[in-house]
Amino acid sequence: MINFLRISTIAVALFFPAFSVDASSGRGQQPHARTFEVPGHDPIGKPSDGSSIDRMIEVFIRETESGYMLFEPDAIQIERGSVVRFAISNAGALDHEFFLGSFDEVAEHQQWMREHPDMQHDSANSVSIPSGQNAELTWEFSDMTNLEFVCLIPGHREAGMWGVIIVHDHLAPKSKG
Ligand SMILES: [Cu+2]
Repeated sequence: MINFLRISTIAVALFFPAFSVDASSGRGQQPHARTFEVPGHDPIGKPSDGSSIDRMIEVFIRETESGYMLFEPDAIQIERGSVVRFAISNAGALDHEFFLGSFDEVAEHQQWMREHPDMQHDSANSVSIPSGQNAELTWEFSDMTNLEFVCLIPGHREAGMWGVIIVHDHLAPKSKG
């Protein structure tokens, strides 16, 4: 009888932790529980003064003979909380820009640029890169989200000038310092 009670106690102790792990991992699978979806929360991170850079990423812009305009790389994974300095080189014959935003924000600004084709962006999340020159943009990726980087000069996004940034909380940084 004593042995039976001990076994029962152990069985209960083993069962309930297993049950609570299942319950919490079930909550974790809810796709709408991310902080960046809280209304009023800035989803894309924030400008950085550049005093401490976690990672430098080189981005090249080139134009192909068949008329494409491309960012290389066009897909970047970043660890949440990182301060990243983008060093963008424009090897093309045309002037370009690097605009960082949520997918919704990019769509809104693209429409605005179509209506005001001579306007240049002058905001912390964008930089222009004249032909043959380099430019830098430093950004703190404080939120776990997906972003687009894009050139919003009319026709350029359509010619291929866009890429994606995925901000993870479980990614080892590729380089420090
Ligand atoms: Cu462009």
